[in-house]
Amino acid sequence: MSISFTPWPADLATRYRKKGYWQDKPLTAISERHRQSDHPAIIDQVQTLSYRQLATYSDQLAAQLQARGLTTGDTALVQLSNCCEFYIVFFALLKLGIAPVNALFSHQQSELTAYATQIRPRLLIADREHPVFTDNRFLEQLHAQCPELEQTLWHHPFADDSGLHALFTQHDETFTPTPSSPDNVAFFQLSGGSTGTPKLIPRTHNDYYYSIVASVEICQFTAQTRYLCALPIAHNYPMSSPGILGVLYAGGVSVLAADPSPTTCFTLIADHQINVTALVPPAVSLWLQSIREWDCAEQLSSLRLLQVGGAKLSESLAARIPAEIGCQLQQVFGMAEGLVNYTRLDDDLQTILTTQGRPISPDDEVWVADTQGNPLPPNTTGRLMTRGPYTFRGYYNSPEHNATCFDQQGFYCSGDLISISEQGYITVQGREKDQINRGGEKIAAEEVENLLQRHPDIIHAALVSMNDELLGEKSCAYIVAKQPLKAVQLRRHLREQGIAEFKLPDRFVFTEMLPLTPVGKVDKKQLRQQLIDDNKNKA
Ligand code: J2J
Repeated sequence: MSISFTPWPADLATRYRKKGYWQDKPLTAISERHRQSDHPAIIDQVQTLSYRQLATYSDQLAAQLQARGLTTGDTALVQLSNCCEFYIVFFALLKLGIAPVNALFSHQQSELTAYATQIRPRLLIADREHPVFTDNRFLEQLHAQCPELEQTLWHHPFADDSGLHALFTQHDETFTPTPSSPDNVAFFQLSGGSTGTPKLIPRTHNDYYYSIVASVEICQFTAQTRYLCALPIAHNYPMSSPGILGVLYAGGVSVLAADPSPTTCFTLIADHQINVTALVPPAVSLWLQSIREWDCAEQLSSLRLLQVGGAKLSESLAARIPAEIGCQLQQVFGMAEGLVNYTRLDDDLQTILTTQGRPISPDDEVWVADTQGNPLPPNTTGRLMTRGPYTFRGYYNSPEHNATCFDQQGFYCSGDLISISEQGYITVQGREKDQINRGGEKIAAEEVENLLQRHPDIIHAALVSMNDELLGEKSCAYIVAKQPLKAVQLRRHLREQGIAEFKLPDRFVFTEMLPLTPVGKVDKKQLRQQLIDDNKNKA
C-alpha cells in the first residue's frame, strides 16, 4: 500500500529523471553509504553514534517493528528532542516504508492531535519526559481519536535498557529493507502554515534526496565537515539544507546542541572543533552580543561557515558576522514545501550581505507575480511562484487549500513577497500569508485565533505581527470580549488547549471592535499600523 499524494506531471518527472536529479534511490541510501565506517556520525549529550551503529541500530529497530506487524504504507507520529535516536528512528521507519511525521519537540497536545488525525498513525514514538507524556491522559485521548494507533514506543533519554533503546540494540541479522518506492512519500514535513489546522507536506525519496545532495555540493560539505545542529532536529533546515542528512551523505560528523544559546553552543564548538553551523537571525544577535561581552571570539575559531536563514537577516547584522565571528556567512532562504535558495560560497560580499541567495537547481522555476498572477520584471516586488524537482505539488489531503495556493501550471505560491535581480538572486521583501515569523518560528494566525475564540467570553480575535528588535516579529492578539478579560487568563486558556509555547501571543490588546476591509475581513494591515503608531507615541 502506498500513501496518497499529488505527484508531479509525467513530463516534468521524465525531465527530472533525465537530468539526473531524481536518482530513484530511497533516502535510506544515505545511512548505508558509510555503513562500514566506525567514524562518529552523530554526537549528542549522552552518546556518540558511529556510522556502523546508525546503520545497524536502524536495521534492528526496523526488524523489531516488522515483527510487531508494522509494514509499508503505515504512518508514524514521532516526537523526539535533539538526540541520536531521532535518526535511528527516521531511518528504521523509512527502511520499512513507514512514513513518519516528525513533530517539533515544542509541540503540545493541539499540534500532535492535528497531525495524528491527518495521518492516522499505527505507531507513536515519543519521549516519556515530554510534559505531554509524563502521564497517560493525553495518550488515552489520542487512542480515542485515532483507534488505528496500536503501538507506542517510549524514548527514555537517560535510561539505556528499556523502551526504544532495548529494541534497536536487539541483535538481528535477518532484516531485509522494504522502503517505499523512490517516487513515493518518504515522510511528511511540517508546514509553517497559515491555516487553522497545521498542514502536512508529503516529501518523496527522490525529491528530498536531490535537495540534500545538491545542497551538499553547493555548501561544500565533505568528510571533514563538523556540523553543529543547534536548531530543532525535526525542522527542514537542519535536516536537509544540507543539515544532518547532508553531513551523513558526505561522511562528516554532526554534534547536537540542546538549544542555540551561546552558553550551550560555544563550548560545543570549541570541544568538537565545529566548522559549520546553521542559525536563525535572533540566535546570531545573541551570539554576537556574547562575543562582545565575553571577548571570546577565540572559542569559535574553528568555525568556517555560518548559515543563517528561517527569517530575514538584516544587512547590518549580516555584516557583523564576518567582522566579529571571523567566518563566512551563507544566507539560506528555504521552506519545508521545497524551494531552497543559498548565497554561494564564492559570491561577492555584497551579494552575500544583501540577498537571500538563488535556487539550488537550474530547474527550479521561480518567478514573481502581481496580484492578478501576471509575471513582473526583475527588481520588482511581488508574489513568489515556484515549481521544481523538489518542490511539493500539494499539501496532504487538502484539496481546498491546494486550490488556493497552486496555479493552473502547478506553481506554488509560498505567500512570500520577493524581488529577483537580473542575476537571479532573490531578496525577501515581505509576506502576504497570514503568518507571524517569530524569529524563525512560524505561527499561523488562524490557528491561534481559532483557539482563542473557543473562550466563552471572546467574540472576535485577530493575531497580527508586531516588530521586535531581537526576534524580528512578535505576535499581538486583538480581542473583542463580552466582558473584561486579562492577558493571564487568555494565556492560561491557550495553555490548557495545549499549544506550543512560542505561539502564545506576546501581547493582548482589548478593543471594542476590529477594523474591517471593504469586503468585511479583519483589516490586519490597519492593526499592524496601529501597533507601529503606538510604539512611536511611546518612544
Ligand atoms: C526571510 N524569510 C525566510 C530567509 C525562510 C532552510 C532555511 C529555512 C527554512 C524554513 C527551511 C528565510 N529570509 N532567509 O525549510 O530548508 C521564511 C519564508 C518561508 C518560510 C518557510 C530550509 N528563510 N523564510 O524557514 O518551512 O517566509 O522553512 O516561506 O519553517 O520562512 O518556513 P519553514
